[in-house]
Amino acid sequence: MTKNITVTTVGLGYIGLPTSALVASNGIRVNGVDINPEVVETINRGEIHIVEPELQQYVSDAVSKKFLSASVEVQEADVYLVVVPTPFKGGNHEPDISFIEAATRNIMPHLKEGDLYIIESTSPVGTTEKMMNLIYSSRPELKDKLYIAYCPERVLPGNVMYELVYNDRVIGGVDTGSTERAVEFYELFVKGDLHKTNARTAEMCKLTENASRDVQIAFANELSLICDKADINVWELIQLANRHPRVNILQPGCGVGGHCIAVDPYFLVADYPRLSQLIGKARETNNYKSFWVAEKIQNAMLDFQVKHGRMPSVAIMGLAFKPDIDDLRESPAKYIAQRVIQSTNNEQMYFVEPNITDHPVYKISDCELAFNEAEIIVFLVAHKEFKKLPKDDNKIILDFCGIYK
Ligand code: SAJ
Repeated sequence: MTKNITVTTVGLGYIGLPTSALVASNGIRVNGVDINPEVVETINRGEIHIVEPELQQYVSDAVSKKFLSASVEVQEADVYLVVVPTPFKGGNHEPDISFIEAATRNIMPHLKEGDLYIIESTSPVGTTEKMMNLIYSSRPELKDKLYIAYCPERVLPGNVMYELVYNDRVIGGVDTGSTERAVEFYELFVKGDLHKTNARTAEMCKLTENASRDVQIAFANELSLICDKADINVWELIQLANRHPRVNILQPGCGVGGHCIAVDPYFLVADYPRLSQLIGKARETNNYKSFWVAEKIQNAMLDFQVKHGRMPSVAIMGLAFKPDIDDLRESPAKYIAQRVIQSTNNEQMYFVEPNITDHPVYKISDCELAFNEAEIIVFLVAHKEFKKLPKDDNKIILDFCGIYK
């Protein structure tokens, strides 16, 4: 495959836009498609609608050199990438592949012999084959004349532009010809190794990576609950256990958030409920940890009231879903803050999130001011700014993320 191809990416979000910009920066013509006209206009101006280091430069360069453009309608191309969200439907955390299906239906009329169709969206096992059947049911003349593959993204928010290039990729086609063709495409812009497999294994691999991390974090969170009861410092315990050459425990926290690790394991639980006991239990444990943290804070406030005859002032330190990012979506810290507010009655509360300046619900306070003024300090997210704060024995410190470990 040469760079003289055209690519259409459907979905210009946290993965689709960086991927489009990276492909375009390699001198390949890319048209990005998004249903949101504001997103399309923003990108066509060379600007971006999400926060990600280096992305702005990539997009403005690619747009000004005319390698990247955006539209609301799918344009004909040689390679089609589906990079849309896979949310839940119903109350039971079942994966909703309707966005993938809608993207595929929009691509279908444009397909021609020899085109490559790739899904990157996190998908339940079997989705790529389902989409293949959908395509061939309406375009039977193309049967076995297209290349169809699945290749999940693996990038960490905050380091996307680097990881898109240097992470290894797992590429699974519906047949070996498709796998080879997709590998040729990723070779145009990925420097990490490209591992070949089939579509079902590639789909399962993505779910496995995130479920594995979720289970490991659940183990750390379970230890933190046991240590709290047993009066043991969990951070010291984990550090010591990790001195064993074959033990590598992750860090407990206030729960697991984000759009991937707290979501993807449910795809396995939904499809294999009886066989995914451990994976399902890990989700429960990590969700319970956030509930437990909220209760701990409420109990500390009540203890203070019993002792002093009045409620304390409280600083909630951190609202993002993990350290040193500005992303508050699906954040356990935000959930905990909400629960605590619901049980308060005009007490002085400070909310500190150094990575944002304002928020529609929380009045964001200065880090040092909140730390100095509040009587109870609750560390929910291990932001670097918090690690610089002095130790103060006069305050009640609730450290749920190892600031003082
Ligand atoms: N967390 C802990 N303890 C830890 C590590 C993380 O409590 O020791 C918490 C974080 O605070 C956060 C959550 O887990 O709330 C998830 O954070 P993360 O940094 O583990 O992962 P994400 O969601 O930012 O990105 C993950 C990555 N997957 C893996 O590491 C297996 C990334 O490579 C994927 O591309 C991304 O999911 C995705 O898009 O699927």
